[in-house]
Amino acid sequence: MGLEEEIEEIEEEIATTPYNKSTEAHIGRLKSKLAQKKEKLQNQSSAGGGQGYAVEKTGDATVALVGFPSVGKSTLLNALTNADSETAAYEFTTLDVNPGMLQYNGANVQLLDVPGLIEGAAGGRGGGREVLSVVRTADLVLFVLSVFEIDQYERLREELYENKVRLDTDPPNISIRKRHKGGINLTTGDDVDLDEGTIKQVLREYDYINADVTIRENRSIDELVDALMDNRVYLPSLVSVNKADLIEPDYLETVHEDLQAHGIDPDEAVFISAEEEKGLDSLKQSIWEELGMIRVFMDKPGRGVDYEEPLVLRAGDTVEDACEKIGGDFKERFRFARVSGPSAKHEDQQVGMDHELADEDVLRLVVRR
Ligand SMILES: Nc1nc2c(ncn2[C@@H]2O[C@H](COP(=O)(O)OP(=O)(O)OP(=O)(O)O)[C@@H](O)[C@H]2O)c(=O)[nH]1
Ligand SMILES: [Mg+2]
Repeated sequence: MGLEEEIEEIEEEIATTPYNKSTEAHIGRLKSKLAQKKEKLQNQSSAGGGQGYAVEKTGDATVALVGFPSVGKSTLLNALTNADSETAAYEFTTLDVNPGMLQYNGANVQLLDVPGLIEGAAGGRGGGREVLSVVRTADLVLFVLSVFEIDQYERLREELYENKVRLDTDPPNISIRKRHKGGINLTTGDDVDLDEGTIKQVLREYDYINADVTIRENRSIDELVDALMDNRVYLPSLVSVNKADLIEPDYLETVHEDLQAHGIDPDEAVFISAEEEKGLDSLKQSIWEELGMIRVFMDKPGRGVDYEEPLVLRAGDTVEDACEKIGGDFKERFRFARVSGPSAKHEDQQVGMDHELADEDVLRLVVRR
């Protein structure tokens, strides 16, 4: 039996086995086997061909535009950036990855316009594999939907899921320490629903015989398998609804219902017209927020605060990260810093390297001469 038939057989068994406590461990075993066999199949098929796109990542962050053919990805890229991506009224205009740079709030955000994803892309058809490998390296997935084809959303997410991209969720927090003997010593948090037997069964499928394992949060079998496969990519995503210029105002309610029916919060989707360049400011702002970017204005000795070219960092970054981004020997010569703004308790608060910065902080570094 070939690998593909084996995969089909396992999928069939999972689909027909009712999920309950008495079958849970068995399903756990099947799902582990399935993930491993799929991995093997993908590695086999990529050995022969498919070079993948070599797109150099530059700028402060990278966003992948993901959508079906003709939804307006290239038009959007051209409207947002300095790129000139070919657009046309027929499908599959973009056959390669087109990068463009978006300047916003002093940050350089690289946008990648990738060819349309089609059904079966994750399996290697239509060059989709290569496209998906580009998406995996991005910091944010920007779905581009046409206002009349909201249903494409689920298919896109499925394609990404099949290609090991997990959207809008944190990596499972599971710690495993291998031992030489003693079997599996499992510690689980109070709200973990999976049975101990199931977790151990899955661990055994991944050749953990002796190990200390801690699982604190409640996670599904699939998420447990994801954690053990160790090659899943976790990315945030954002939905833009393009061609909004083509609908009448009274059709908007239908679109909202459509969005909800496909699991999208209408308040979080950004309505745009790439062609008429409408809604682009709020799209830029949403991209900025989803990427968790922050601006820090540097107060330079003798030159005052530079509001023109902020230091662009990510939420959670500290004074130390700021020093690293500036480069040079600031970190070595660092004595302390003074911060004013949202992260400071008061004007000119004295802080150390570990102080967490916030958007629109003003930062002065005091260093040894
Ligand atoms: N009315 C309207 N038409 C648009 C809008 N955005 C794009 N279009 C049109 O839709 C067609 C397809 O646009 P493209 O930007 O080439 O679409 P794409 O997603 O890059 O397509 P592929 O490269 O084939 O994947 C073109 O005729 C565009 O002019 C929009 O906001 N409103
Ligand atoms: Mg295109």
